[in-house]
Amino acid sequence: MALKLYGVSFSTCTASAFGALYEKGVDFEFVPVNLSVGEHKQPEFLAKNPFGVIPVLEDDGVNFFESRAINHYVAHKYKDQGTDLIRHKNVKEAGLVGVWVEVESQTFNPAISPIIYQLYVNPLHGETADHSVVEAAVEKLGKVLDVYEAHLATSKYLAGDFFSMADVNHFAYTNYLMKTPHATVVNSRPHVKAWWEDISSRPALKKVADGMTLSV
Ligand code: GS8
Repeated sequence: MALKLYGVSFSTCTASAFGALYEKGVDFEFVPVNLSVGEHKQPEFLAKNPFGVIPVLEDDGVNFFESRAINHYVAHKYKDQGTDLIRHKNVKEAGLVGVWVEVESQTFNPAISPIIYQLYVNPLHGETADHSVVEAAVEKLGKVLDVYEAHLATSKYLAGDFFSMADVNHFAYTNYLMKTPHATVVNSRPHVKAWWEDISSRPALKKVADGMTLSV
């Protein structure tokens, strides 16, 4: 049975999984989940992910959820095809990919996600953005990106001079951020800007961006 990705192409977490699948050149079937009718809260979907959130990757009857874990699985299962996202032939480089995958999850994402939720997700639910939350998050993200700026001055990509899963995992949220006036938080830091321009011009990630149709 072919791999199946359940989700919504405009959702950041689904987009992140698309990023790894496209970079690896994996054949898969995309199964749209209708969030507006609560399909993800129905027993059929809950059997795949008991937390009732997208995305889910199904491989031969086994269900994987959590976008970062999905990307980890895809990168390992298809380690010999497409972009080597995990540097599986070099244990130190692989360790550094692990470091920056964690930085995205533990430090970058908590700073950027309130901006995206307030500006893109709240309006989907008929709620207005709380700009005080956005401003506080932009300030927090700026401090995180100061560290990135110094790091990227000596490293072309996050884990080293090679593109990896760490870069993929940053793509979806940053892509939405860059469509807002808060793109300045990236554009005002020359090395972060150059890194973003590099990764966002990759064909696989441009294809992901094409599906990210929400606008502010
Ligand atoms: C988050 C999943 C999630 O919140 C991951 O996969 O990385 N840590 C998990 N998914 C959201 C869409 S994210 O764009 C979702 O399913 N929201 C619908 C809901 O909560 O009802």
